[in-house]
Amino acid sequence: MDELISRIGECVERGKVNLAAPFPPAMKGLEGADELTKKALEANAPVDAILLACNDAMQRIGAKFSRNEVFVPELLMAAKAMHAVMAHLKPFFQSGTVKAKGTFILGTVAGDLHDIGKNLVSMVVEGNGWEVIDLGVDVKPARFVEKVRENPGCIVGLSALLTTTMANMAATVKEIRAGFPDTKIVVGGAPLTAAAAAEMGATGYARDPQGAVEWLNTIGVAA
Ligand code: B1M
Repeated sequence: MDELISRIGECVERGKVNLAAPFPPAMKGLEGADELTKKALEANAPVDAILLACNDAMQRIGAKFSRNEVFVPELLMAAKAMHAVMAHLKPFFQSGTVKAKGTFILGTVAGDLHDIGKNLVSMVVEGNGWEVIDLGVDVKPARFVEKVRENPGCIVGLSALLTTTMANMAATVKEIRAGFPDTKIVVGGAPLTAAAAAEMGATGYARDPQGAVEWLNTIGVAA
């Protein structure tokens, strides 16, 4: 069983989604995250152990991405493989058998249509055991506030790719804080810096998806 679970982790780290997937070429023709997870669950493997192996795999690939050892395509494939696993594990979360670490409300701020980086953050954070409510792009402050109201205790993630929309990010932080002063908010995106994040009153700054996960797993879970 341990070997099966560690193979699932390997599939996630290397981005092997399923049997039919040609990526990575070295694993062509082999079963992927999809088939192996199904097999493991049929053999009554503990859901927690599968999730842990996959979380570790996502941590490893995320750390490699931070060190520029792999790039966006590899991260996307890993996230896709993780999604294949999560599709099998989701019913256990929904039934309450396994508890998510918390709720993360994520979106690209008003006026900004860039979503590739935000989608990566979404997938990596979800892959690390958080329930992610992805509001998409061009999200107005009022929409974030509405979602924070609906999800007490949630944590908010804001993404911006344009220097011009950083002002909208600051306005979003301000509006959320006006209604819910204790909400923890992490911001990220290419034009952001830790200093800019602090200046706009965000709780934290994450440079990349792995940074967001690390931040959530420390500050977020401790909340
Ligand atoms: Co636009 N764009 N774009 N664009 N675009 C940039 C961002 C730009 C730097 C290009 C340039 O001029 N060199 C520039 C911004 C300049 C600035 O303000 N400093 C720019 C511009 C100007 C524009 C338009 C204004 C162009 C125009 O119409 N004249 C326009 C704006 C539209 C709008 O949003 N209102 C525009 C439009 C577009 C497209 C629609 C064509 C397309 C977006 C498609 C999409 O997202 N679905 C696009 C693209 C693709 C880019 C570039 C080429 C690539 C962005 C990207 O996806 N990178 C970009 C130039 C570049 O970056 N080389 C550019 C890959 C992605 C994985 O990285 O998004 O940085 P990134 O995400 C990273 C981190 O930032 C971080 O994690 C991710 C992974 O490491 N991260 C977070 C992101 N969000 C996070 C949240 C977190 C934590 C980490 O916590 C919550």
